[in-house]
Amino acid sequence: MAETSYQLPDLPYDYNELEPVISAEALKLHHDKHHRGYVKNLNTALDQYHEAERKKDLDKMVALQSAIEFNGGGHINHSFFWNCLKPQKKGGGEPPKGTLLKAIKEDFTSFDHFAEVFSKASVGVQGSGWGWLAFNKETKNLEIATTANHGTLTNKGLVPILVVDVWEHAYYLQYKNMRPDFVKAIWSVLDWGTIEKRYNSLTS
Ligand code: MN3
Repeated sequence: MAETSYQLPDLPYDYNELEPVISAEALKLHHDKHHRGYVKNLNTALDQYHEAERKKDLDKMVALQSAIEFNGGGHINHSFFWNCLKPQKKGGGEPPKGTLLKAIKEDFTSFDHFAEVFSKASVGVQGSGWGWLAFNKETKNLEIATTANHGTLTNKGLVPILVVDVWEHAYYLQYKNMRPDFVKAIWSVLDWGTIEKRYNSLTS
């Protein structure tokens, strides 16, 4: 492997700790198979890219962009997603209390209304994608956004605060085709402490 070798990050909890919201089997499959696959394919694409760059093969470099975008976005988004979750017994699901709660109330009237709008947007993603809460550095407001496939928020000028993976592989094993049930359940394992720290680091 060349100079650019990305690694699958460890999860900040055990595979069984998000149960019953995400089963150990589903989480292991998602992390150890899906996420690992994106990391492997990213490293392969980057190696090929550097090789093409050395050979000044621009055609090949351009052709590799979509593999880098897809697998690199997959690695970025999954790494972020794992750090938005926390076992319930360790405080997962406890709603924010401080500055982030205040900002959510300002931008979405209430936490409940925010939860409703965020869930609706995430459930409504067509095909595979992600539901986001993000900070807009220009307007200083919170925004709900979605991206398709492994799209990241960076080229939308938004800084991510929270993400939920709504690809079928994130829920199909337990929830079958019922994405709304998965999105409803995920609220009880969201790590609002970490999410709020992210928000504070952007606004302080
Ligand atoms: Mn996924």
